[in-house]
Amino acid sequence: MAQDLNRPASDRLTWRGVVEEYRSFLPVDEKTPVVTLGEGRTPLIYASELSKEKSCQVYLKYEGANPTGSFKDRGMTMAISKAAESGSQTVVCASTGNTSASAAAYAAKAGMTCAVLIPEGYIALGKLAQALVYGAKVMQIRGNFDQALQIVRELGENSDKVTVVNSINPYRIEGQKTGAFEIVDGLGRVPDFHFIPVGNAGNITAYWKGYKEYFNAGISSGLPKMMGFQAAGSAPIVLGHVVENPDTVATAIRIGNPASWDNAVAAKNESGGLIDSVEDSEILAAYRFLASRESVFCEPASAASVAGLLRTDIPKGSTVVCVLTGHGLKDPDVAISQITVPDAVDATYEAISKELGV
Ligand code: AN7
Repeated sequence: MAQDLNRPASDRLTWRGVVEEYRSFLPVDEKTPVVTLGEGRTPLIYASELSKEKSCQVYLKYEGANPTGSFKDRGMTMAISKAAESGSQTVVCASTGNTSASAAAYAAKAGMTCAVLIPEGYIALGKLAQALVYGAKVMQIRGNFDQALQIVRELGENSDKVTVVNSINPYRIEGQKTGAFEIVDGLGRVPDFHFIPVGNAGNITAYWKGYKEYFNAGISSGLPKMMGFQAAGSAPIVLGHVVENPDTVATAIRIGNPASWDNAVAAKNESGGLIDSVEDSEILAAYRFLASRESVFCEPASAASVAGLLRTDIPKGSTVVCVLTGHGLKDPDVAISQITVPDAVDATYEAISKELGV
């Protein structure tokens, strides 16, 4: 019997990626060629220091542990699998960085061409490096994310040769909702509060959809309040109008006109939650707190969820999940800006013991 080189020789893989693991909740069938890098099953870390601080049980859903270092992989395995099913050869996206890295990786896995539009000067170094090394065609535009997304929308409307893999592609939302399933599976219950950063608002839309589907299927017996946080300089949903020139240290969520705006508001309203903003200073304080006190290194945008938790009054004893959407190594420039790089020391035992004071 000929060996199918597209499949592993062993069927004993314990985790097969989110599409196989949650197949019955996803729009796939036997004709769908599943393109996976084994995404999902990310750590749900008990945050002892935050729990003390808030007198709650706080957990961190660490999405930086996905194959390309962000939550985008959950949606991308679906979007690229469906693009492959439809025979698409080329995918395109606009991105503040993580979508481009993820699209580049999954497209390469599927043997597709990937083109990405990114805002010049406002994408973290790790993400740019990833997209290039995975082999995407990277176009830096002299404009911001919102302008890039507008161009990508037009490309999608005018050409049947390219598939858009931004979260306006509904399969992205389908894949990303598996984050909610994992939280409920992991906790054995629904959290009371779900804190999440909001940029283009696809992820808050996806989590809310996931929580509702588990509830409607009778797997869970409640729903969390959805607590979304934008960066103050890029907070269109909070302000109630488009922000023409969004600005924040958290470049991942430097978005002034979110594609899933209405869905984010619906998630907030239906769940009795909140969409608020956090200052860059609060984002960076939460970022340092997470690394130094919880030993969890995330990127600045991710820390917006915890910055939101720190500034929000919630009942003592609540069960809280904060989603940390991307890995800290994505943005080395911000990391370096937050610390002092130590001077070099002589390569001698004496110099080192003096330095250590031992
Ligand atoms: C780390 O990569 O929009 O509200 O183009 O990278 O679903 O947009 C990234 C968004 C939060 C916001 N945290 O999620 C992109 C992009 C991180 C992110 C968000 C992003 P959405």
